[in-house]
Amino acid sequence: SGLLQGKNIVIMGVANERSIAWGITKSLHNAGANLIFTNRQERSYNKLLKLLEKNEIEAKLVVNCDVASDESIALAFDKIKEDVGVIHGVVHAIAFANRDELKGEYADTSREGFLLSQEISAYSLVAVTKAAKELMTEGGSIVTQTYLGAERVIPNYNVMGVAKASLEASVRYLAEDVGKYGIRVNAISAGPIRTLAAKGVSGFNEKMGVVEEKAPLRRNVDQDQVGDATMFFISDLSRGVTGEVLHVDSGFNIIG
Ligand code: 0WD
Repeated sequence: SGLLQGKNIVIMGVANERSIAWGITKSLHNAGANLIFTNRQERSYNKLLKLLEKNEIEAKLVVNCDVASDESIALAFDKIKEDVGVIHGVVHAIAFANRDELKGEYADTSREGFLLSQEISAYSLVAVTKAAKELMTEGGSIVTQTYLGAERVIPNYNVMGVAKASLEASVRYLAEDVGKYGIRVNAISAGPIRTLAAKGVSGFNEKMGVVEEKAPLRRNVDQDQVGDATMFFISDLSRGVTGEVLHVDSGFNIIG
């Protein structure tokens, strides 16, 4: 379908073929969107170019953006403004925490590790929303990626669970701020998916096993399912929804 025909959408966080942001890329491309990519590392830049070529997807623009830097965010969105002009959506699929804090006790979290995970995983959405809203002169939709560890204690998720709680609260506050400009802000809460970021979380395989056993659908979700749900949030199909967290997790979150 061409639900996103003529829409300019920024995708942040494709590291490789397994990235959730890559599943999202395919869904948005299939809906006809023009895609703009940001990434942090040279390595993911090269991977992205190869992936785009292999899948015959033509990017409108690929620009470097390290969300740890206000200057980098400003430069990226200046470049997007210069080359593309108006944008209609942003997909934020970025998070980071030190590996050694994604195991053991949350009580052992260092001050530095706590602040780093908040900065990259939660504050980045605030900074990106501020920059993106200037380019969303025709209204828009911003979608981020969260996880159940924000709502419940999930073993080992620790400091990242607290960062995701902060991210989800930010979704609500940001939704209120930008709603008056016709911009919506929502989150997808995906079940566990094997990606580069997921490798850092201790006991990740067990989490996938529990979903297969206990979730109503008795199976894990994949990047394509998150991609289609994100497409819904980016498109006008969800025009009545903002400040929401949608679980794409085979229903796992409803089971006690
Ligand atoms: O089970 C999972 N994999 C789940 C992931 C379940 C539910 C939610 N999520 C979330 C993650 O927490 C994250 O917010 O989905 C989002 C995407 O994660 P992913 O697809 O699992 O992970 P990955 O493929 O490793 O992509 C993460 C990206 C990488 O891109 P780059 O281009 O930098 O290699 O986030 C990037 C990370 O490096 N990232 C940054 N991007 C810009 N600036 C930064 C940064 N400072 N730090 C990390």
